[in-house]
Amino acid sequence: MSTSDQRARLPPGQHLAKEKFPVLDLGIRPKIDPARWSLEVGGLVATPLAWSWAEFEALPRVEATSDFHCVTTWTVLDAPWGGVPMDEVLRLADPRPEARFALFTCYDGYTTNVPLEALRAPGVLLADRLEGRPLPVKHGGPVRVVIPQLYAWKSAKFIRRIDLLAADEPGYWEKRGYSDTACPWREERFRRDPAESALGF
Ligand SMILES: Nc1nc2c(c(=O)[nH]1)N[C@H]1C(S)=C(S)[C@@H](COP(=O)(O)O)O[C@H]1N2
Ligand SMILES: [Mo]
Repeated sequence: MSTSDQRARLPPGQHLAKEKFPVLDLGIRPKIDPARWSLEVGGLVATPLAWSWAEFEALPRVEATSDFHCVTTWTVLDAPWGGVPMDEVLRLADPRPEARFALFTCYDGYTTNVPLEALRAPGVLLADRLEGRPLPVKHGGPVRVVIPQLYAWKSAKFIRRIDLLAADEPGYWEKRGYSDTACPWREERFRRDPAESALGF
């Protein structure tokens, strides 16, 4: 890929990561025994789901390459993920009409929220593979969310549950002033109006 092609894929204020794929999280990397791992989808859904590792691995899967933009300004182009398409998860769970937001809860205690519509975009996955291999713990294994259209803090690592909600509920960084919608092309890094923050700053 030429440098100008690469540059065209960088949202405003972003640069190409110097490392191949930086690692960023709260510093807690839960080591999860597959025998004890589960992933639940609940809240405003017609069919609450709870998968064991074996059940999750049996779901339909795809490979999807996408770009990854961290709000700290690094971008990784063409990350080759594999996993279960979020469309399939939503089809199985069947959100109720009132459901408008999703809240992700992770094994390290992290949470993050997105508008439900953001989960219907192409390339949104529950990823358990990277570069054709099992997703390493440092990148969120056993399973993480990948939402290429939004800043990477929305791509929850070590995912444990997904709740569909009628009202928005800010997650870990959103409570600390980061954006609910987080579009990198519109540079939605922070809450536009600080008074919107759940902490009121
Ligand atoms: N569970 C969890 N998910 C998380 C985080 C975290 O601290 N905990 N950090 C987020 C942030 S800020 C970024 S930039 C990406 C980094 O993903 P990577 O470590 O695979 O590059 O994970 C996101 N998902
Ligand atoms: Mo980030």
